[in-house]
Amino acid sequence: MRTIALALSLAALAALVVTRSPAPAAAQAASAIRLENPWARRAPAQGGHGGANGAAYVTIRNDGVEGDALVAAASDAAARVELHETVKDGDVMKMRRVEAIDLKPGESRVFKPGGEHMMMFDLKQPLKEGDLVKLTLVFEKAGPIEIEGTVEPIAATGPHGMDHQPTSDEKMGGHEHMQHD
Ligand SMILES: [Cu+2]
Repeated sequence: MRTIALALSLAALAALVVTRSPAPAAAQAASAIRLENPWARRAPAQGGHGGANGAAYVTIRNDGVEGDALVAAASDAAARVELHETVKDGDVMKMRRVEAIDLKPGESRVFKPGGEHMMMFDLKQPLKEGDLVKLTLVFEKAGPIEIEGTVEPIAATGPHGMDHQPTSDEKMGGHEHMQHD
């Protein structure tokens, strides 16, 4: 069953790439996208996406001279992955699905809790802190790019004990961005 589901989702991804990316410039643009600090956590129960779902975050930088767009994502840890944004509806924060996330030349997009994220539906096994989770991000021009993110605690707001998702200008490993009381 899983094999069939995976094959189907891969076929769907391939179809997406083909329909949205007719240009042969893909290979040239492949190195223009930089993915940094990927991580994931189990989704909090509130907000409508609780239970066996997860959320994944990453910093995406487009170093190319052309625009690109994130058009799909997949993970071997989840039945399906959607691109989500968070919008304020009155006093309530709501997540909603987006078809694509555009990346202008030189733009850096910081996915984070309360903002853009990849929603992992129907986790195949619980996300355990310290585990690595594989994600495939599919770009309109750069094509699919695989990354591995660390699993952080459910209350985490950033990767590796950081309190926020770093921008691509920030370096990991230092303590200057950590907050101590
Ligand atoms: Cu979501």
